Amino acid sequence: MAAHSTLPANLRGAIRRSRHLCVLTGAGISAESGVPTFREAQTGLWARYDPGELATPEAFIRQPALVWRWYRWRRELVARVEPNAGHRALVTLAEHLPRLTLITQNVDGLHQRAGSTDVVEFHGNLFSEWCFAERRPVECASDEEVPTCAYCGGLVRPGVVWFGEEIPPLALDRAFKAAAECDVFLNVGTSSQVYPAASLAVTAKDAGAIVVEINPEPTADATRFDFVIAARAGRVLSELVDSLVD
Ligand code: BV8
Repeated sequence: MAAHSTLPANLRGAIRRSRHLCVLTGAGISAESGVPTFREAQTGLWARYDPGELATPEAFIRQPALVWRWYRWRRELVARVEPNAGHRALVTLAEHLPRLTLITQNVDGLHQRAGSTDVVEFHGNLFSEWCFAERRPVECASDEEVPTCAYCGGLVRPGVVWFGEEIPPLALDRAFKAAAECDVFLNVGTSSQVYPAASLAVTAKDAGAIVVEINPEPTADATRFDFVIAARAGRVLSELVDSLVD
């Protein structure tokens, strides 16, 4: 039996017996693929921009070309990396447990590239595009610096949710329903600073689920969690898989 030092036996047992496991991931699960976390210092050209500033509709209206340059830079960065053991472990867990709902705040699409299906993309996806005026997905044919919408001629934007914008209603509804009815909730690789995503763990706890934080660093008030596993997602989720398939 491999050592499962990061996960207490009672937690492993609760997950093994779970009817419905709900997992929320943040930038931390992609960190081991080499994708900088959201609040980590931006590298190079972007060192002088605050992501909280650029990821807003106001920034796009003011400087659409600059915002597109930022998102194209992130697309190229993500296209060069691979999903890691943490992403892959979630694919295996979904195959071995009765029900797993995967909700991600990440826009990098790495869960899908690892093989996860039916991912709830709470903040959209870096590689999709929306018509800015109508806020609906468009197939972006043009490769102009700031693409325009074939339907209305207006600007096309990256298909991600910016600060001050509502979460896509379907994603919001699915996420909070899963949090309210799961029996175990894993909060993985997120600083829990962004709402309403950070409310999902609270919803799960209020509904009686076992709530687990998986993060090498301490984050919000630890009292909201039944277990705090201070370790990296790749290691913890791989150990969880080993314990289930042993
Ligand atoms: C909304 C897409 C209402 C874009 C993102 C006060 C003022 C102004 C606004 C607000 C306010 N209070 C609340 C708000 C609302 C605001 C908000 O929460 N602001 C925060 C900053 C205070 N929220 C919103 O605006 C949301 N919308 O509220 O709408 C509304 C309702 C109806 C109608 C109209 C409006 C929308 C928020 C969505 C923003 N978009 N991303 C893009 O990516 O460009 S959020 C962005 O942050 C990313 O998606 C990211 O995923 C997300 C959360 O960050 P984390 O994933 O947690 O990443 P972070 O770097 O912070 O942390 C990484 C963690 O990983 C760390 O803890 C680290 O220790 C850990 N880690 C590192 N390595 C590992 C690891 N963990 C495990 N393993 C490892 N190896």
